[in-house]
Amino acid sequence: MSTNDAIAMSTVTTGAVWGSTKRHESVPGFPGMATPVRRVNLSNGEHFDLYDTSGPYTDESAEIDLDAGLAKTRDRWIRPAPIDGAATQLVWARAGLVTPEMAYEAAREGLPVELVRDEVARGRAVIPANHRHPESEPMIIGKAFAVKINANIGNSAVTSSVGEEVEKMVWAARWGADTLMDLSTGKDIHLTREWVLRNSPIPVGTVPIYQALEKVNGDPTALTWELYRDTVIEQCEQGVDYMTVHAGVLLRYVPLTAKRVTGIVSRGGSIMAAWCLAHHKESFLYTHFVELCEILRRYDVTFSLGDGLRPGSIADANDEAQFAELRTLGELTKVAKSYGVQVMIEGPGHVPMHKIVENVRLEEELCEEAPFYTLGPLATDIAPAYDHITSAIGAAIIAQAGTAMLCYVTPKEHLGLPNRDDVKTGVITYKIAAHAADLAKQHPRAQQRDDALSLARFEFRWNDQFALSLDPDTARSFHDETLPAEPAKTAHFCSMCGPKFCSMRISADVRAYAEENGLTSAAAIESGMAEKSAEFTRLGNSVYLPLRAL
Ligand code: IRN
Ligand code: FE2
Repeated sequence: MSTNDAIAMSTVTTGAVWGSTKRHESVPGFPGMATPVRRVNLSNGEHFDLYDTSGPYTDESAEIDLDAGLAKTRDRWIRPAPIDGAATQLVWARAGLVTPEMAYEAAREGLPVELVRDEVARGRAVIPANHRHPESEPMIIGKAFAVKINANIGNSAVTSSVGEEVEKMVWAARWGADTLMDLSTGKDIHLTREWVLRNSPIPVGTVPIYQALEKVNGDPTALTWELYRDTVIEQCEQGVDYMTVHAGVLLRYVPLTAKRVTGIVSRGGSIMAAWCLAHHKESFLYTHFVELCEILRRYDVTFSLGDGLRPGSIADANDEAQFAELRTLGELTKVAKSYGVQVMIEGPGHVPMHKIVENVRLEEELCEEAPFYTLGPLATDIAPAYDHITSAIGAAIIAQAGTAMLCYVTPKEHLGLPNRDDVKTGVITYKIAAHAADLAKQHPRAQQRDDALSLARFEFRWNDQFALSLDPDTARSFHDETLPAEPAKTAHFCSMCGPKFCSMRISADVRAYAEENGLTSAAAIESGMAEKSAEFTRLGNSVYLPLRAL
């Protein structure tokens, strides 16, 4: 790998996530193939295996050599021959073949491999896996599978270094991102991406127009198809797994944004709109789309058709500009698939809750149910600094309605470039939205984790509760802020309610009481409650007791 002075780090030390150890489960029928899990050894002697996309960044080993890069595992897998010039999961699935990538994903998600193959063949799922990114673990994105989350990293002209961006990639993977996009627009774009790709266990996406713009010193009118094409080829060769292409921003759609409150908020969209207006020509991304397909299908790079006209405010949601572009993306989806290229469709943005489901319905109708990949959407505009939350509300709703992947939003959205901690907050917040949707969709495995954690909570197995949670470090430290001592880890209360008002403890007491006294549980609850009520009165009928009373 090429290095330069900009890189201050060549190793990272991450270590295991508290309470879990990394394991690999072999995949039947594919010797040498194994899918990772993080095993939680519970204090009751049982264990629980957590879905895991973190690569080595949750291994116990102390130091990871970034300079060496990750093992090129997928190079050992046997790839079927190209079909009509396309070497993609889509054409192989259509031919009825099960690729190693499909087998891997079936094993990882605990679903039949035929489902994986059929969903990929129909274009309802994609597996973005460039042949030149052999370090990556395959990832399936589609509505029949667990909802995925994407984390964005990348520098800007004003801030950040290669080292910081690599650290964000490591952090995103460690905390559970399913895919990563490097959106660098500043210096060292190629070099940053090289370090990211060689060390990323998850698929990596980019927006090639950003690097193309850098090559013409930021002047959108100076862009040409040839320069763009060469940038795409450079990135395909490097191993980028999926690319945002804003090919639906047509010249005639630009005036539709004139009366919007926030105009065009997409970076790629605004670059292409500027080009179209300056030359008064149709977008070269649209007019050369077939040539793009011919490039991408050689590497199996997946299209992520960009929403260059997505609404950037509640006022602009679901307007004509947005849906006109979506219709064009539908047309392009069919072209891409006819060339054997895998496709997903990017979606909004800012949308109030009552207008969210319409987005999924239209996308599915117009784009043959190609996986929908949305940015939130933010359910309100009024909370800068909390937009991971405003957007997670929209994200949960849109995912329940069928969106396959959620692009995270960090607390820095609209305010500045996220740092490593913002990346973690964004990832955890979006894991929550995605998992809430998996539960609502009744994804086969989703509830097992909730049940395991709830039982641990009910049985006061505090350490198990932490270990099964999305962010054990924070859960543990919140608990320990008030009750740090070791005995508190088995205590039948926490500092929220104290020993006397713990509902879980009372409820456990009710069960014990019922057993001892041979009562039905309803009767037990009634007499248990009567007892509690007496105790409550004795303590002065106050919910908020002075501390010394506890
Ligand atoms: C996702 C859905 N809609 C947009 N996105 C993401 O936004 C996309 O995947 C990429 O990470 C980023 C592109 O932003 P612009 O160029 O559209 O602003
Ligand atoms: Fe926004």
